[in-house]
Amino acid sequence: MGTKHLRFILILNGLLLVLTFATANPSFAADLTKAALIPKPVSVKSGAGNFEFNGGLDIRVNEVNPGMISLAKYLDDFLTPATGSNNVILEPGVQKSEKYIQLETDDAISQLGKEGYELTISPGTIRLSAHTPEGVFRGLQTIRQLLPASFEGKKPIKGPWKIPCGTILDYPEYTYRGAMLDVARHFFGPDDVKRFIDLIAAYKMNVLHLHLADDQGWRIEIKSWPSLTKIGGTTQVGGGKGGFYTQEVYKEIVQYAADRFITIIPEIDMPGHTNAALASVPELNPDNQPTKLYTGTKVGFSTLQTNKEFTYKFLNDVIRELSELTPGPYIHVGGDESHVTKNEDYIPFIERVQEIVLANGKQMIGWDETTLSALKPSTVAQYWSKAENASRGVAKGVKIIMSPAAKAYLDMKYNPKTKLGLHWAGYVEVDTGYKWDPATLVPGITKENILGIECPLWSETVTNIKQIESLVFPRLPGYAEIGWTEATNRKWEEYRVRLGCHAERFKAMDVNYYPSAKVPWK
Ligand code: TNX
Repeated sequence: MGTKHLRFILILNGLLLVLTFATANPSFAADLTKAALIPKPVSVKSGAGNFEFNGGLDIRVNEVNPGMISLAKYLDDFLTPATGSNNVILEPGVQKSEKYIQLETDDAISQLGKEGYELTISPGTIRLSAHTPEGVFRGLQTIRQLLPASFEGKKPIKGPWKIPCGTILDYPEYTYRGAMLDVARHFFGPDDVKRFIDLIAAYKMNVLHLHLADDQGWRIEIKSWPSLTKIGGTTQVGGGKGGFYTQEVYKEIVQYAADRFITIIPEIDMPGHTNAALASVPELNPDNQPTKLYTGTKVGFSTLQTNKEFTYKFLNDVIRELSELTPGPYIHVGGDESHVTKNEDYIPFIERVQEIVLANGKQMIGWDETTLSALKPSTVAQYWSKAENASRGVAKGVKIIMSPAAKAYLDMKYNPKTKLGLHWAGYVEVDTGYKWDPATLVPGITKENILGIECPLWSETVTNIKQIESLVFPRLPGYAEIGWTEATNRKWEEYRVRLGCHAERFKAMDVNYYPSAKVPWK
């Protein structure tokens, strides 16, 4: 008998064990159906008893492959700091331990889709099954939320801990559930982006859209045009030093996201919002003279030269390099607020850019204005401002990402007292952000037309991760739920109570959330 044990003696930052114990967590739901899960699962049924443990666990995988092992390690990394004990990752069929968590992919449950999962909790075992590793990962987020919030604090806590028995069957309503981070107006380094990724992953989002270039900054190294970052990367709103991602660093971010089953969608906004490029590459201008770097917050004053052949050679280089850095299917080309580009120039420009994106093996996403152009069925339009633009997109046969500013913009202030953020689309309190249904918001746009939902954070007014968190939380879990949970299964009055239970999670994760008076915080 070969030794089948796959024992990962996990590097245990050891020391932790002996140290202080945080207080045991009060957030235990005695009945699985009462657990404050966000997003709310499709179905939860309670069973008898609890899965109780006090220390390390065996984590068993049904198949030994790198995907399953990395999921087991993800769970192990989550549990170890809190329990202070090693977990052991085991192959199937070996060593009958008393208590274990089994992670498995199962071809037979394809009806749950790519991200669906089934969680069966009994006194001796937690079994997490899915059709794909991605589904297992989403289910692991549910296990996190079933454990005491203090597990999120990464400090040893006192056991025993229990999860009530029962079963959860779950899968998402929409395949695209995203957040956007504007790293152009203010630059945020890779550690901030990774934290953002971890926070959105905890709520089962699967897309991070990065707004990588705008008037105030160019944030991604393009090897064929080094001046973009050498010049365009050196500033930001307010005149700070800006910054950019080298391709190496960017690849690390993409991998970090992929490990959490999150697709990065890079955006280079065009033909407007392009001053950083115009300042960096003189030939992009009509007179071959670079513009000045810009650190204000006005929009709509810059444009690429749509009638200059050079522009398209440049864009092909940018889109080619970006496509090579992007395992996901989409390249976002912006297209919003091109106020100084005439429609007769804008329309063919977007069509030609669409060809370039397709020729580089990707699908195009554009803001809703791009529906003025002839769009291929593979193209996606992102609704943010004008419903008529979105409707035109649907009439042209493209799918829509719903990001209505008045509901889903994370940079809108909560109320007139909010210090950070803007309010051109109105105030977006936590209830306003939650109480809408993508499939009924715009007459004539129904679920079949919708790829999913995205909540964008524009960064004119935010300069660091704590400020980002204060606008993102507590609204983001609501957008995650709108994307995941069927509209008929969502009620604000019930949601606000669940959200209130997440305060201790936010605190344990050190999330600087806005304690909205609309929510009964626990
Ligand atoms: C509109 S949303 C913009 C951005 C701004 C944002 C501020 C969109 C496609 N364009 O350029 O940053 O408003 O809320």
